[in-house]
Amino acid sequence: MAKKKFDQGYLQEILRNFQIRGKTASVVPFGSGHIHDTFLAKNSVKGCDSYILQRINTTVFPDVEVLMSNFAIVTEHLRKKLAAEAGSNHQMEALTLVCASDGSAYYQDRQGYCWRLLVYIDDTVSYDRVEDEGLAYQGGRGFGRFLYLLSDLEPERLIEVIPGFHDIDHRLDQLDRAAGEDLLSRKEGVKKELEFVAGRAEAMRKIKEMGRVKLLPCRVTHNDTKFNNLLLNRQGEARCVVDLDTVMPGHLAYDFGDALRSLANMAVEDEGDLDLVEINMSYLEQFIEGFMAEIAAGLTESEIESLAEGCLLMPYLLGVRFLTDHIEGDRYFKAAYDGHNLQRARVQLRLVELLEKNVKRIACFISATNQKCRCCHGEASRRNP
Ligand code: GN1
Ligand code: MG
Repeated sequence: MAKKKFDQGYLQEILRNFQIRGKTASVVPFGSGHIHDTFLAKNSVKGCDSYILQRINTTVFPDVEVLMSNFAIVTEHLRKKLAAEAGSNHQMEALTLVCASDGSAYYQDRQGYCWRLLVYIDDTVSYDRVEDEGLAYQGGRGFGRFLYLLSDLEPERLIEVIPGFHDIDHRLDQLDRAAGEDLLSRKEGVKKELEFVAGRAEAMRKIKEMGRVKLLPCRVTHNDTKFNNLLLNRQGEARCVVDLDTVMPGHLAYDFGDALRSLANMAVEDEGDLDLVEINMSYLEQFIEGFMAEIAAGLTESEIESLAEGCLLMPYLLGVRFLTDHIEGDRYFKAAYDGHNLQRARVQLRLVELLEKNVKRIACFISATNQKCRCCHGEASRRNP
């Protein structure tokens, strides 16, 4: 998908249709998401919030009502949980929606585009890549805490906004169909990648199968735990998980593996030189420590076992999705050049290869960290009954 351009006049006119306070100065492109068009609207009036304006990608999310109703359920739950916790600040730790002038959760302009507005959480940053171990640890804390806060929200309350989002069979079917049709004659150029995917398809069905036989509980999961979907404060502490569009019923291993595939990769997601794609084991371990510190107490044995598998599944699934999109002509993910999605696919498949070599070590580390966290919790509760 190509990026769409909007001029200032157009964007300011959109903003006038929301219940904003103060005066928005300039509206500038913001972040590096692959799906929506996102802008930051800075407020020039002191004491008034700045805003994040998003044009919702309705090709990816055709049912905007459902998208926004999931958003409301999740943020409402987070707000209630945070309000009940001493020392928490829900405005810093959960997203706040700004309603359109007529009170709706989004605004549809004359061209039919759908827009939504969120309060910008001041003094926070996000990173496309982890820069040190402390950030990796905070990545674990941030996503682990988010999952912990949502662990008592019934998954049935959320609608599966993109059906089969992390369903391995569905994603492999899409790839098969794209390669079978091969409308742009791109299949010949991706033979190696298709073979790589086919060779691992069976092994990658493990988590789905564990879910099917009810070995894995269905939880509310984020489903897009890329490191840049976590805001951190200036001191480098995890603050708020953003991009709630795919919060849906899922398995914990999805979020765990998805976070690690972005966080432990030493290269960027579309790195051209595959030799630069490397796993940073100490980032990976720091993430696990932070994640388990937040959530270990509530996990089942099978869930813990599934986490290392999630590290393989998530880069594999995303590799399959990028590859499918490349074969279909970049219709889903924004692409800056021809072959961009192929490059992204290659990076993910390279990660699978590297993680396969380390999966036993990762599983041992998860298990040891889990034991340690449970001991600490046990100690703490004995001391503070
Ligand atoms: C997309 O919106 P963004 O860039 O955070 C995608 C995720 C992928 C991610 C890869 C709805 O997320 O599933 O993991 O790109 N979101 C959707 O960078 O497809
Ligand atoms: Mg997204």
